Amino acid sequence: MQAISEKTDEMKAGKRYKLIVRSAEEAVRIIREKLGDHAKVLSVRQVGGEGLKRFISSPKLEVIAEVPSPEIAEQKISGEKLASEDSTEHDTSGDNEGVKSSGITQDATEAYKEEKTNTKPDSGQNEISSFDQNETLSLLHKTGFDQTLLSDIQSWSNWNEFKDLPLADALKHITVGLSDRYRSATELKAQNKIALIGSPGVGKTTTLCKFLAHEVFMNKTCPMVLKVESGVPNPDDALRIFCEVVGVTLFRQAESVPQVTNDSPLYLDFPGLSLTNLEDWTTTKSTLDDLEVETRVLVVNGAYDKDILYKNINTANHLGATHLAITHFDEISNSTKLWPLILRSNLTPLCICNGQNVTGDFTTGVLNQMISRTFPEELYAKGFSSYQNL
Ligand SMILES: Nc1nc2c(ncn2[C@@H]2O[C@H](COP(=O)(O)OP(=O)(O)OP(=O)(O)O)[C@@H](O)[C@H]2O)c(=O)[nH]1
Ligand SMILES: [Mg+2]
Repeated sequence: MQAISEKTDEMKAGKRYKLIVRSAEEAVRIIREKLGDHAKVLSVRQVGGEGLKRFISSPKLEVIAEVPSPEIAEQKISGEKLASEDSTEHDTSGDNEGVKSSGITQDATEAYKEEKTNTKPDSGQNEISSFDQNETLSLLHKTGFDQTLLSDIQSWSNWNEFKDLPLADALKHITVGLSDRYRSATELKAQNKIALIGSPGVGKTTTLCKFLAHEVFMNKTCPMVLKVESGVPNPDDALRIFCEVVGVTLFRQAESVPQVTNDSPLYLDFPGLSLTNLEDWTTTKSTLDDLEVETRVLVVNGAYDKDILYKNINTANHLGATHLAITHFDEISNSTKLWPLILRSNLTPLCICNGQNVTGDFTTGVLNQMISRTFPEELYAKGFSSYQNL
């Protein structure tokens, strides 16, 4: 990487540049001035600490932009940091793979309970011995694969056809089976009013900020934010500063919000709703109805215990949740416990959050992310690669 403040004479087509700024407005201005009108933003990350709270102390954004045309621009970089970036830089924030819904109308908690009952009588004992009878299951079980998912796989109609195949082939069938089930669900498209709802501290506001950055930098829209109190205090210092930095207006009164359009979507930040207080969820439903919010995203912390996750989904059904956002994906060893949850809830998976960085660590490519974290690393190390080409 070149020295940041060096004078860069050539802005080569296809080359990437890194820029550290304090606001979206500054980023747009510098990109226009230095890289030209056609430069494309590839990723935006927060620098200097993680999490919204730490963002307050030093709000800085790292923007990676690409010059798409062969035009050469005279560059005189002063003050701002601009450096050429290795084109192998990887970032998931630009990943826009369409989201899919599980679309399975079966009540998540009921299904989970049913399954628990089915596997419970002789508890772990039976499961383990049945997994041990099959080489693939036994290996997956030992490497930390979720037991519920293993039981599900055994109930697939084609299980007998692939259960005794060599490991690589069996895993390929599992990958195809999971992907097909994911894709077969009806996708509910997100509308232009999007509410982030969930239990306290699960990452609602952080996820909202990630969406804002995505809207501003990737989709080039002008989102707005409405901070809703609905009887529960909802402190907003960090959100307010983040909105200032990315140039988004934060409203506190629904009446003040101007016309919401696809180019100017509205994100609604709610206080945490306790699972023990159903009344808060009912009040929130009325608020969402009054504000005509169709897209109601349940935010869950993926690292939570399965029972809590199912309880969240079930409770959120009472307020008409439509989509699912999973946070703290970085804190789980693999994605397998989330598969049954995704496939059985009737919520469309909207995004996965991979960390505290409010402008990064986020993808809407839920299927890809789930698949890539399904099988343990050790299996890749064993030279198992055929299913990756699916
Ligand atoms: N590791 C990790 N931390 C996260 C993720 N998402 C959010 N966090 C952290 O979780 C904590 C809570 O995040 P918030 O966005 O404030 O959560 P919230 O749901 O808005 O909280 P309340 O409004 O108080 O209910 C913060 O420290 C975040 O930095 C994630 O995907 N991974
Ligand atoms: Mg919050």
